[in-house]
Amino acid sequence: DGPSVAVVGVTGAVGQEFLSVLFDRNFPYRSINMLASKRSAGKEMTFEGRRYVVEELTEDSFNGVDIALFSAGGSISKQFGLAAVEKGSIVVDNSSAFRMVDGVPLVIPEVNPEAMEGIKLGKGKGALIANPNCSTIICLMAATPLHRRAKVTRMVVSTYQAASGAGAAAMEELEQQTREVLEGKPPTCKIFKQQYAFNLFSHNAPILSNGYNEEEMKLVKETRKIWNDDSVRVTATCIRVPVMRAHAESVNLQFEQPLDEGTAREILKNAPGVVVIDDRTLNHFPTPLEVSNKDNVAVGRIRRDVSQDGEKGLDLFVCGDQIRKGAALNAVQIAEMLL
Ligand code: 2RA
Repeated sequence: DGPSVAVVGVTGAVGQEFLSVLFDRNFPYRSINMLASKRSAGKEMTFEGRRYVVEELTEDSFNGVDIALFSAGGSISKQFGLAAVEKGSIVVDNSSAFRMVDGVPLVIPEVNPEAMEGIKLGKGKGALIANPNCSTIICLMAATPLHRRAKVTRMVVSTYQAASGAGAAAMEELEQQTREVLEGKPPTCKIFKQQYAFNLFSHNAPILSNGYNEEEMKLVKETRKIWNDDSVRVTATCIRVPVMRAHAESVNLQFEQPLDEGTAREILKNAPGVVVIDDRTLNHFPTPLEVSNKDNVAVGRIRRDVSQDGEKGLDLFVCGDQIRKGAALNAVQIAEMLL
């Protein structure tokens, strides 16, 4: 029989999506512990026809747990992640707490499965595997197959990030603000402190001393770690846009080797977890709505970068569901690799 699984942060948007993905993919769990903060403890939920009571997360929550899926913020991962590893659990952590720690695998299963080699269930030894940031996952699902063929030397990314990246409350507030604005009422601004509906703004992550925000530097650093290539030059501008649950990203790639757009399109058509939506006649390209609640990342606007010499530059436009492939699906795919 299968592994015992703990879901940490089960009442959050990603926590709920963990359950949806476990169900959709018929994950062979033996048991599930539904874990959350004291505030949510005691809530009842039904999953796959069984009733569960949400338990308060404590260090003892991981006794006998084989796989612990975490998505409750970095401080909870720091406080309980290593305790779970000590108990012998394999932790798949969706927070940013351990992503850049040397020796912690940062994994997109379709991109760098080799990074978690040797980590398997049943060895009695715990481990921690980090889930990359959503905008990194979505970008690299399309950029990596091309990188593998022609070696990306420079990547410029502009992201258009959905409300879901800031949690369920942000999604609710976007809807509430939209209604309020349409009714001529002042918008409720609790999550982002500014109007979000019919607006967009620089990502709400803290600004660092170099003028980038944390979200942008995650893309820079995580790409280098996942590609195991500290020479690749990456820059990013991350924007929050009034979209519910799917990120969109404009990606410009510069290659070491020539790569024409026809070949690039063929590579992407055959890339796992990627669908090409690139119909110039109908002007039909990826949109957040079209990828929402879906597993695949959609890529389009594939074209030679006219600012580059020869065939060494490409522009792409990528959309992916932030809660699913950007978080929960990627984490469950990592868990599947442990089986
Ligand atoms: C965001 N990627 O979209 C971050 C956190 N999930 O805000």
